[in-house]
Amino acid sequence: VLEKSNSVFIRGANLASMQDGSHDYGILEADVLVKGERILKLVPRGDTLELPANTRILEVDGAWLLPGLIDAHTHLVFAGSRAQEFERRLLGESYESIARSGGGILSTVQATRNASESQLLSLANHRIQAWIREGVTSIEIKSGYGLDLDTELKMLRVARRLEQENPIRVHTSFLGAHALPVEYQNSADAYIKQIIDHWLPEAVAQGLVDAVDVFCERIGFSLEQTRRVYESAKQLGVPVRGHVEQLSYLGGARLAAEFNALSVDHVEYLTPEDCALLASSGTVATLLPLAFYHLGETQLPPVAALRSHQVPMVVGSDFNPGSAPLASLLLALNMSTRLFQLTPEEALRGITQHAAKAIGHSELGQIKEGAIADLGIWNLEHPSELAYSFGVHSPLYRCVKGHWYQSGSQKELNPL
Ligand code: DI6
Ligand code: FE
Repeated sequence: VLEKSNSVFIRGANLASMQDGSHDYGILEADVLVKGERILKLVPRGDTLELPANTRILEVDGAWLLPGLIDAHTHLVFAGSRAQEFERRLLGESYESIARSGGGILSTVQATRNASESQLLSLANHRIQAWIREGVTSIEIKSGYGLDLDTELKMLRVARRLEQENPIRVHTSFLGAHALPVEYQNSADAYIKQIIDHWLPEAVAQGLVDAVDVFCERIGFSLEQTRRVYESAKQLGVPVRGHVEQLSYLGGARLAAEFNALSVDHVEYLTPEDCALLASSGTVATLLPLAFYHLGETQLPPVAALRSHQVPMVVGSDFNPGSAPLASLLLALNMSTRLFQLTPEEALRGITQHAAKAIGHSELGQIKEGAIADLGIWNLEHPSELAYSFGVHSPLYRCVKGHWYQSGSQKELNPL
């Protein structure tokens, strides 16, 4: 029996390769041979290549081929809604004071604990379609609305199931240290001890944890507590990231750099001096303009300093029910340019090449030989359009894990 070929040759596309070290979107004039999950060959326009038998040829004259998009920061799995808190905020209460009065994250925790695993899965399955429609091929999803072992594991299992049931890769982060649950009021150290002695090792042993995250903040956990979680992650061999310097400066970014964190996220209060530390530890900075916008913040992240220290900037949605109930990475892309002054190219790197670093998966996010062929083919005049206008973009084709899909559909293109 002849094995069916799984090669695809993309002919006539403009390539925004977003390769490391490239300029101007890494634009190349080449056709692309994909075999299974990998980019096998970039063939300079005009050169000829003998194609493997049964290669499907995708003629996409003049369309743009981009790396599959990556949302490196979401809290996609949760139950309940915080729309009534939004009303309170518009009448003048602050996000912090609502959190301190038992609302905020803790109200989502209550709803998430009460939801069954299948309810959580069906809510998340519905939401994730918005990412898939926008051409997102990898998404990071955090726990952190359980704050007890069972519910944290439940959230992480749902995240894994989303990957099995949808054409998208899912990277998980364990965020048990997101807020202090009511059971541990006034004993944050005991809570952290529980996490590092029991919950985190258990979640890691079950294969549910790709990274460990901590909310290091006045309304989250202290620098010292964050350090203990990072030490435990290090012992378990799991990379760390952090929600740091979002609402105030605590020094979380410095600490994260000390642990060679994959990324530091939010970072509105990050100092220019700390940018140098991030650069030397290889830690990327994840900017989350939708949360900044939705909370009506005014403190801008130090984009000029990040740029001058060459800290790669990532753009994420931070999708969550409190500070960013906006299910669109492309909206985050647009807002990162208008609110944070990223150029369209920087913004696009932030959801491709640089976002891959934030999830610790450097074979994603670039079009080059040998890289993973998660891709999108877009009807654009130029890749800068993706950040420039909003509401009109969706890919003509997506490729994830070697499977090809047309426009918004979940159905795979007919195999040869
Ligand atoms: N920072 C955030 O933006 C989210 N978590 C965090 O630590 C918000 C989570 C929420 O309000 O539910
Ligand atoms: Fe977040």
